[in-house]
This record gives sequence, C-alpha cells and structure tokens, in this order.
Amino acid sequence: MTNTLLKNAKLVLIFTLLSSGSLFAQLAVDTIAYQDFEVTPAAPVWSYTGVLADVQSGNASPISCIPNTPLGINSSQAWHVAQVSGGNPITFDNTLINPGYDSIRVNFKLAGLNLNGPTGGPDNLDYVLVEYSIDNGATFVSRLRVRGSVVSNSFWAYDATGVAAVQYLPASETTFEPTTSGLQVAEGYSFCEISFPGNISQVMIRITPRSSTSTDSWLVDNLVLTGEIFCAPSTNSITEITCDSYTSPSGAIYTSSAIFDDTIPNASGCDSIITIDLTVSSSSLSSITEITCDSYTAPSGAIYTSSAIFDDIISNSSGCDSTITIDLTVNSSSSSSITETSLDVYTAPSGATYTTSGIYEDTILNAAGCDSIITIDLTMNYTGIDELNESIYSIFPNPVKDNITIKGLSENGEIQSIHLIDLNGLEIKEINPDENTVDVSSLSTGLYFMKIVHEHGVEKIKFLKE
Ligand SMILES: [Ca+2]
Ligand SMILES: [Ca+2]
Repeated sequence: MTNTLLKNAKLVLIFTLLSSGSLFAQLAVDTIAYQDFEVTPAAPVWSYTGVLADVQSGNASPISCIPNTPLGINSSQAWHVAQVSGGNPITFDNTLINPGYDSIRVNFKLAGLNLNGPTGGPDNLDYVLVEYSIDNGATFVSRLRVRGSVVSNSFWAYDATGVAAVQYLPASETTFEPTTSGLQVAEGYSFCEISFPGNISQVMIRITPRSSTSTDSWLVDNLVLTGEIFCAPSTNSITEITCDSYTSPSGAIYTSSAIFDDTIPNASGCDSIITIDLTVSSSSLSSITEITCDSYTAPSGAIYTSSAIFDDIISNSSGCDSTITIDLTVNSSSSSSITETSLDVYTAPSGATYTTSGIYEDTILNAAGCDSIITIDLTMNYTGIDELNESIYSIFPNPVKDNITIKGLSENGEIQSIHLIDLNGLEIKEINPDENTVDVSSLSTGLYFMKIVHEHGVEKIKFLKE
C-alpha cells in the first residue's frame, strides 16, 4: 500500500501541517526520492553511501518480544543499529530538486526498542543524529538529534505519536529526548522530519544512529524526500435544473433538490469547490386509449395511420418528460359510388335532398364509425307539377283518351314552342303553339308531359293517357 502510493508521481491529499498544528492546507506532493531498505527498494530510490549495520524485520528474531513492530511487519525490513558505539553513519546521495515547489521535506520513521527482550531500550548516550547539506556535501548542518531516555531504557513515544520535526534553520541542533522510561506497551514508531523552503536546489542527508549495547536498538525506515506545492482551492457556484437524477462533476448522484458543495481537482491539481444549487424535477408517466379514423396526431405531433401501442413523450409542467403510453386504434373511412335516378326530389343516404341532376358527395358513418363517402351520380326527372308555384297553364281532360286541350296559351306572353315528351324526356312530337287542342289518341297508355317553352321559362304539365 505504502509503496503503491509513493510510486505515484503526484499525490493530492489533505495534509496536516505539522509545524502549525491546526492549519490545514491542500498539497500536491511529489515523491522525489525514497529509501525503504527493502531487498528491492521502491522507486524513485534514494541511494546512499556507507554500510548498514544490518537490517531487521519486526519479526525477524525468534526471541523478539515486539511482534508486528510497524517498521518490520512481515516481509518489510528496516535499517537496524544496536551495539555500534561509534555510530553507523549513512549518507543519502545529493539529490537535485526541480524548481517550483513551495516546500521540501525529509522524513523517516524511527523506532527505539529492544529486539532481544521485553525490557531495555535506548539510553541517553544512544541517539540518532540527522544532518543535512544543501551544498552538495561541502558543509553539513547537524540539525536534529533524537536520544534515548535520560533515565535509561526509553520507549519515547515510539507509538506513532512521537514527532521530532524541525525547520532546516537555525543551523543548530534540536534534541528530542524522553524524560521518562518504561516498558514499551504499544508498538509503534516515531516520526522525524526536517522541512526546507521550496527554493533549495539540492539536498543530502546523513543519519547516524548510535547504540551502546545489543539491547539498545534503533530501527530506521521509509526515508522520503518530498516536494510540496501548496494549493489555494478555487470556488464557484452553479445552478442546475434537471430531471429525475443529477450527476455532479465529481460523480456523485442526486435525486432530490439540494444545495451542496462538490469538489473536483482544478487545473493545478487543487480543489475546485463548486457550490451547486440543484433543482431535481420529476418525469411523469400516463396511459391513454385513443380510437380515431384514418390518422392520429399524438400530443408530441407525431402522426400515426395504423393501430399501435406506443410511447409518446412531451414535456410536463416541470419541463421533464411526460411519457404517455397510447393504445391507439385507427379505423378507416370508406368510399363508394352509386348511380341514382329519381323523380322531382332525391333524398341521399345522409338525408340531404337534391332536386337537380348532378354528381354529389354524401357522407354517412360506416360500421367502424368512420366516414363512408358516397359519390352519387344523380339523374332527376320531373312530374312537371310544381305545387308551390301553380302553373298558369293547365290541360284537360286529365286523364285523356283522344284530344287534350291546353289552357292559358294566349294569356301569358309569347309561346315559343310546345313539346309532347315521355317520362324519359324523349320528345314524341312538337306541337304548333297556335293549336290548343292536341290529338293524343295514338299514344300508348302511360304518363306523359306537355313541355311549354315561353318567354319566361319552361313549364311541364304531366298527364295520364288512358
Ligand atoms: Ca522497510
Ligand atoms: Ca539500555
């Protein structure tokens, strides 16, 4: 886990500034160099000169009373120093630092303990000295010294709470030394750190652990050189109106209205905090059944000409989808043609009446309830008896056997012609307008018309030949 994280070229995390305690700042952290004392060190490796006294894992010794020491949790090993009265200095190579960092840090984990038994530990003559050089080794500043206990056998806060952290200046030693002693009751390590300004161009580190006896052990591990870029988070606000569900820039999903902060990395890798005023409206569903003729226009404007079940989508009052499931039946209109002959008045299927020949369209409902359009080719015949406008002409006798007399010929203006016609409108003979008596004895029995054409129009008078 640790190695995986450190292999990342750049980490973005919330980091507690150790020097100021309560101040939180967002950092982009680059791992510039790293030494974990494993058989295959994690990259980027911080190489060193000097010879390690030995390496130990927390469980390496069968008589270890401190199982699972964090420095050596199975398969992880640390630099171990015990009974090296002159100290075991190791110098970590001069490392060039690219410009652009706000700060540089060197830190490592340190445990003080007795790998040989449940008692014992570093005393005040035992120490770990940390020196640095920022001039490629020309001069070293002795800056940080962690000692064992002044009252012997310290287990100074090697329980992950002990922190020995200093700035690189002043160029003099700061010593951390516990004033109490006692058995180590909790496993753990302390944390040693020197902070530099971001503008140093190189750094070397020399660490010298010193131990007087085999029961006074130091374990050093996870030395890391990091470059940090302080970030100022950016903030902005947006208003979002959506339907049903909203996925925020960070990927969070909201299904109800809310005002919330969403955080994503900005272009510089720092937090971009977006305050989102979110309104989530709801889509809606409904079903209707429609029966129509020939063509159906759905609420959305789509046109259907055959029966189907389909979803039509329009906007509801919230501006979200209103999905209407429509069970549509489309029936068909029909058309037909008929030829009709009628006398005086024709009543169409719809009830409309016609009195003159022509081609008419009549509309009734078919069995499906749709229009049945009937084209009527209508031929009209007439009896000649206009009951509403009684003729000024008359004939008698009627019925007639031999001679028929036309009355009124001399009293109504000029007579242009008189025709004897049959029921089909065919002329049988033309009558001399000067004669008002016509011999019809030769006609077959039946209905006939006397058609009188005068200067005001045409009159037809029906008579029956016996
Ligand atoms: Ca290690
Ligand atoms: Ca001791």
